[in-house]
Amino acid sequence: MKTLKGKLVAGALSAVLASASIPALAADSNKPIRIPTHNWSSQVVMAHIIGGIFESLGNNVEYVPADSQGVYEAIRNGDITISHEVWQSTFGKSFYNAMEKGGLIDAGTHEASTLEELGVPSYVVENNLCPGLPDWEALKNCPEVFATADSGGKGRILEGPQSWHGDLMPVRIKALGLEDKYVVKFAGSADAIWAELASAKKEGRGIITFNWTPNFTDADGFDFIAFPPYEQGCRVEDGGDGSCGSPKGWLKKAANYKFPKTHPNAYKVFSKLSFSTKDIGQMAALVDIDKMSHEDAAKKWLADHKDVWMPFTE
Ligand code: TMO
Repeated sequence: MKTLKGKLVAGALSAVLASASIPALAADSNKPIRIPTHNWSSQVVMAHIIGGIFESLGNNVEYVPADSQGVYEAIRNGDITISHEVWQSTFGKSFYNAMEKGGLIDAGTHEASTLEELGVPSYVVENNLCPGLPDWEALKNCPEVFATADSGGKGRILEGPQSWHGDLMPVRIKALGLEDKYVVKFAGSADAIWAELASAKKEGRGIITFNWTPNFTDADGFDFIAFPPYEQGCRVEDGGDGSCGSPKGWLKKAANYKFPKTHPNAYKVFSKLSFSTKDIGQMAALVDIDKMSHEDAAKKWLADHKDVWMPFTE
């Protein structure tokens, strides 16, 4: 049995501990946290996963379809609260531009590293359809392997939608002296890329497309082409000639600068949140392989992977 003195000491001690612990954060505003959705699967699924986590904390959320370049300006001026997939190669410039103007903050980096690059399904390399791949120089010798009905006898490079990174690839192809042999066509959607990859695979046909990792194609086998290495300043927008490949990059999170004040609890969780290559591949696969809706994919992912996300809330 505890003595009175012991109880007093214990009481005093717990009072000291309580005052030494982190003060409780002020309650979050009930104004909705505005989460952008873009046009590739992992991003939309992750939007709903993060929204689901915020809702589990008692926050209100709204999903806002947004242009994937314009979103950084929208975050800067407060129209949108966060961005949860800032891919270095495609969005790094817009992210830092908005930060420099003021109003957008860096909310941390995911565990996954990224690559956004042109490439070929692995069977193209394995079956030696264009000897020397994945080295880019090999492309000089086999444009006909990648020709399509609409490519005018040149090899076709199927780029993503132009909204992602504008003329990056046409400029690169020209800078590398490949424009007489290759033509870049923009896909209308990510789904159009997956459909083309599926039909080429069925026929064992050569195909070059834009793709990225983490993605559901990581499991399938996709070989990125090794272009001349990326170096700071090598792109035209940074003063270079654009003949370099994409960086092996980071995947960041961004937020409006007021978010930590208006929603301190949600911000704390968002800044801790970090997904791996495997996590993000799973998010994409639930939609692009399992054909679930983004919303259902997010619910399933949250239910199946509490061990991954619950620690961000603790
Ligand atoms: C931004 N993306 C992942 C489509 O390259």
